[in-house]
Amino acid sequence: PFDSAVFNACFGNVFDQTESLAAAAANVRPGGSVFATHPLGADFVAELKEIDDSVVRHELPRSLEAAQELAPPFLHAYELVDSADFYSMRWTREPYAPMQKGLLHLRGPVARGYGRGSKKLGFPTANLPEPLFADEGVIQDLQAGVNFGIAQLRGQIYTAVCNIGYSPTFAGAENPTKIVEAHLCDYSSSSSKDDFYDEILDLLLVGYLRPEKKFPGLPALLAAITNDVEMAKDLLKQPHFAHLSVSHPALAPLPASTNTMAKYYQEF
Ligand code: RBF
Ligand code: MG
Repeated sequence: PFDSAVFNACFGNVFDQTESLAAAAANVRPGGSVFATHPLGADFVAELKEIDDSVVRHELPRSLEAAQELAPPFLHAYELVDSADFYSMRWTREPYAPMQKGLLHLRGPVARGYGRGSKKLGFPTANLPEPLFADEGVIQDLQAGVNFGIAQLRGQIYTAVCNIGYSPTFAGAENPTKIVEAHLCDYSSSSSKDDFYDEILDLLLVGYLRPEKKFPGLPALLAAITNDVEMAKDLLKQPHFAHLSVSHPALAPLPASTNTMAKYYQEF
């Protein structure tokens, strides 16, 4: 996905503005933007349409309301600059994509990592390898990328950012299988041996933030993870997510025999 898509000096010319906007937005990442801009302003476009509306079929939207009417549900008319000699309309995409089949609950015993030392990197992770959930077949279907949600470990709840994938940045030392790697935000480790291997971790994944990327180096990877953490914390502060807490049925105590599970909740 691109950070943004720009219709410069041509949004009046497209055959169908609604369809064009939806097609552009589909190629923009959650949190990204779509722009329609014109360096000569919206009046100029309106004049061209007057002259020949088989070439310039549409005017440019002149209000946020009009811009919202053209947009698919996940795009928001965000900012309009409509001055005499410059026009810029910006729509923004929702900052995340909800999990397609509902809230995803994963539970399993924390496995050892691959010794690249996520703790040293400043983002310790608890790992649930994909083969744990092979029967349910849910992880194979997910696009490699970063999701956010909440985690429960030792009876405590944390905001979680969760990479599902192979760590391609570590060329030659990628994960041998797809893994679910969760960083528990604000977990304060009391000792360096505090690894919670084999302890039961619950994850409730709410939405998808971005694809997994092969970064040119560690600083870029760490900057991206820092940003993921901020996004996740911000999103989970929304009143919309207030019910995601210890009281969620997925986090109720289960018999020890249900140590591993993967299940979608249609409703929160
Ligand atoms: N590894 C990558 O190679 N690319 C990524 O985009 C990526 N994103 C991550 C996002 C989060 C929130 C976390 C916790 C990890 C991510 N990783 C990514 C995995 C990272 O490489 C791994 O945690 C360390 O190598 C330690 O195993
Ligand atoms: Mg780890």
